[in-house]
Amino acid sequence: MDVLIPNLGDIDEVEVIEITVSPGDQLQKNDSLIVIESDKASMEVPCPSDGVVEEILVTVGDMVGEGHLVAKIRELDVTNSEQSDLQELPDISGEESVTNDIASPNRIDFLIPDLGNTSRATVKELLCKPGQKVTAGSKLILLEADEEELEITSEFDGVLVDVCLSENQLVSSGDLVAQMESDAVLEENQPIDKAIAPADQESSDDKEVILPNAASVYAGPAVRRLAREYGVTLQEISGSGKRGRITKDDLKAHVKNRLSNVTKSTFNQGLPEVETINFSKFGETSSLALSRIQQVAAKNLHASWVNLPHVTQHDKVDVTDLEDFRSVLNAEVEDAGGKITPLAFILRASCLVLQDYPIFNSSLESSGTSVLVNQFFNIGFAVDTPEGLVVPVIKEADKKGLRQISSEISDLSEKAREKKLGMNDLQGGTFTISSLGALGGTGFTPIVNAPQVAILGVARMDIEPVWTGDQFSPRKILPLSLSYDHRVINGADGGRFMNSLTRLLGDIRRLSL
Ligand code: CAO
Repeated sequence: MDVLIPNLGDIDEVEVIEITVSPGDQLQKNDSLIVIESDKASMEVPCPSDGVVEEILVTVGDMVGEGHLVAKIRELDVTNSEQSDLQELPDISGEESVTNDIASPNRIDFLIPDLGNTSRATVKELLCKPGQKVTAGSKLILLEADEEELEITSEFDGVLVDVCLSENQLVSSGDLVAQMESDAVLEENQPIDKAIAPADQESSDDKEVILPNAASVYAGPAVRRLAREYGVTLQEISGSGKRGRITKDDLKAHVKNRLSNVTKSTFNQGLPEVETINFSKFGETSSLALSRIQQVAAKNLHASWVNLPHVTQHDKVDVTDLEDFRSVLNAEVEDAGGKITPLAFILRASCLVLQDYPIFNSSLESSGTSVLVNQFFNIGFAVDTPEGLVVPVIKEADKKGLRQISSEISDLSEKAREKKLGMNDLQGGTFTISSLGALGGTGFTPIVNAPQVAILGVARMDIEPVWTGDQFSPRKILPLSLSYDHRVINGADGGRFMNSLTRLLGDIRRLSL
């Protein structure tokens, strides 16, 4: 049997972005064969009946239109009246089917299309809800970007099973808007109420995996379904496909890696559970929802804390001269409105020390038998925002001077607080600095931003009496705390790193060497 590309509504051509089967695979009716994508939607082309894949006639990247031959299937059960089965599959355009062996896509993902000159837009209004029946042309959401409005419409008929965005959310091209079951599959496979059950009635298994942050994950329906079966959260996987799309191979590699880590590591097993206490028995309570950023940070911090054996070393450095120099610099840049904070010096100095001790700029490979040493120095710094902690990254910080580092710290922290950071601003860090600075404290234990292996904590500088040989002098003293992954770095390395860093910050002439 020939499987052809179905009617694509208004779209002339779509790109083949994933092939989910190989010749010889035995499939059941409606199993996904390939995934196709326009700039607004991705969808599976399913196998029209039980059978064995004889031949796949497209490759990833091919542009195909309605009626294009996708695959040849050898049917397994001819008594099952292939003809009548296929005729029952309605055309997704709503027009009469012209070819019996054209498959109908089942699950369709609507995506944010290319946004032209801008990379982000805001969801101004949701015009649809889960459970709603839509037809081609129905409005789904209204976006606003650069003071212009843009409507996202459905290109197919069907029922929305999920709407993955909320109003005021920032979105980028490729983010998931909504998921739809085409009429064909609903009529054929399941009662409508099963497909459109509202979120709080849906099986918890399904929801746990798909719903949280679904919009930030770019993956096709087949991958999403498989992830559900494996119990994998797609947010954990970085996609190798075009525009970061998670492919089936990415998912399989992730599962394989997770299984091998589970068997290798006993560290995370048998964690005693924390007792749950019903505090409302003792007095009034209220519930405070964690923001998405806080939830992601919590997951990452916990993973790092339980997986990495942490050691923290504390030190202090006399930064009186640095502060004098900083005042001079700041007086010079005052008119321009710029400000150089101690963090710029600390970041610059850290880059120089990392170059001397590259093991601090590395990651432990998952095999546990080697360390991947990064030859570039991308320094992340923690920013406290009303939504939670975010860590933007200054790329190739070793190639930048104090003024540039300073202006990037200020630009990135402003973007972070205005929720304007893009993925690129947050990725690729090789070492992190967490500066509590003026917020206080004499030292703390920063948690390593795994898979990095080290993080520098900066507490509040204070004036302390320092013995200069014949008297106590008031000096500005800055406390530093270095946490590291003890599997990769030992105490002597930590000591050398801190000595080098405090030498540089204590005598800033060395920063120019
Ligand atoms: N000791 C004393 N004062 C300090 C200092 C230090 N270690 N570091 C900075 N300061 C001063 C600055 O000089 C500035 O003083 P003026 O206003 O007089 O110029 C003031 O504190 C405020 O600095 P800043 O916060 O605007 O700038 P920054 O470069 O020091 O820090 C940023 C930028 C984004 C790191 C910071 O604003 C921030 O969000 N810090 C919190 C990070 C955090 O939460 N870490 C914990 C993570 S673990 O939960």
